[in-house]
Amino acid sequence: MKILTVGLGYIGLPTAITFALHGQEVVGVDKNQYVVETLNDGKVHIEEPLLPEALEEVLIRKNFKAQMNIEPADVFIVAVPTPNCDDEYKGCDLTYVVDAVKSVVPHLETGNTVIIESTISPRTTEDVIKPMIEKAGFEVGKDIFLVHCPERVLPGQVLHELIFNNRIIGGVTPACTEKGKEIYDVFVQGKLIEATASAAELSKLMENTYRDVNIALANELVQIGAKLDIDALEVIDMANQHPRVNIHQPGPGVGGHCLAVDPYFIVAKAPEEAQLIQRARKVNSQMPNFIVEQAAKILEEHDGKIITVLGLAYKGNIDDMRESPAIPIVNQLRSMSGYEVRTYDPHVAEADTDTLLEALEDSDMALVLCDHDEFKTLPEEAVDVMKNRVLFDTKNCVVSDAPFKEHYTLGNISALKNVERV
Ligand code: SAJ
Repeated sequence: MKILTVGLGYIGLPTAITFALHGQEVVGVDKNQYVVETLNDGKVHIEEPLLPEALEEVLIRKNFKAQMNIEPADVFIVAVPTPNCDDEYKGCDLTYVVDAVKSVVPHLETGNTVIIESTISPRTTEDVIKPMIEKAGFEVGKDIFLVHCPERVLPGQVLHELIFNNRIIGGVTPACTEKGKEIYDVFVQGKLIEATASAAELSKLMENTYRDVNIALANELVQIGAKLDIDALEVIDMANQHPRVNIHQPGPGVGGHCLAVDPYFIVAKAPEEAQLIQRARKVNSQMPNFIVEQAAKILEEHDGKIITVLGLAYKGNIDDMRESPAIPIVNQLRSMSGYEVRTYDPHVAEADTDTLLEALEDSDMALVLCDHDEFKTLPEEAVDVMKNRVLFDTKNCVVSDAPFKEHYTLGNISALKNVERV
């Protein structure tokens, strides 16, 4: 089968290479010439374990090539970005998806399949993509098969999850779904779940929305605990002992290009109905303000001025800063007069100090915003150079027995005046 993937990013490239590793002829298309040239030179432009080795293999087998132009194929897979619109509800910007489909349509032949993998707002495949194919004179479900097949892989484990995760195959018609199953059966060992295209779209969005709403519940619980002088982390641990309770972990906010993005795609299509989803987004996007307030209270206790922010990435052990809550927190602290704010993150180039020692020298507070492994045990010699050995660990991840004078978490920030010294 000849497969052409449009978009060679963190989903399109691993998908293209996985099809090639499983014996298909694959053409990877991207409008970025640097990406195309880099790949054909055998180098990978995104950080994903095992991808470099997989690319080398398919180049040796000569069944993968990257190029900038579309050409005829049996299957066209669209895996391009869908950012938020800059509008009231931050809905789904379909520009890249529509442009990609527009570039594919002239090459369509009877019997071809078009698959949209990009995360898109509910009803996009039916109401936007299907008419584009029909306008070219094809009957969807008979001449051309149209499927939405959302990706559900965790960055850092993509090549494994592509094969072993269950996959939703959302066809515009049952014949489209059947065709989609045939195609993904090439490498998917998980279940191929049959669905309509619209249900597949909403299911993908709900996976991340479920997570965002539950994180908001935990973040709201932290604020309730601070008011009532009750340790929210202890409450979560105890509540989760119940076999059917899974309160998520609170933190400084919600980052990434999924949870901080996808819920808005639902809200934009049903703003009156999606009240809880909107409220959860508000709780999570306001969490950085709460963290700054608490940090300022702690600093006031110690007449502190120098803050060391540990962690700029949106989550632990990755280099991605998209929508990271550390960004508004650092900006707000820097806008407050009298503070010196330093940042350190071993995974992110944008940090302004290169070593933990340099970052903590004479510092009044270590503010942990990301649960990188490097922060779980902060070395004694790094803590010793601090002026005020105060730790505010918003990810509850520091297990170090370094001699912090005070160790705040999102559980014990209540009544800062008389908090127990750890
Ligand atoms: N976070 C919390 N508390 C938690 C869990 C996460 O504050 O209990 C924060 C993280 O610190 C981070 C953000 O939420 O800032 C997102 O974290 P994440 O672990 O959800 O990671 P993502 O966004 O990289 O991956 C999610 C995953 N979706 C689900 O788990 C339902 C992944 O499986 C998806 O493939 C990915 O979105 C996606 O591409 O949609």
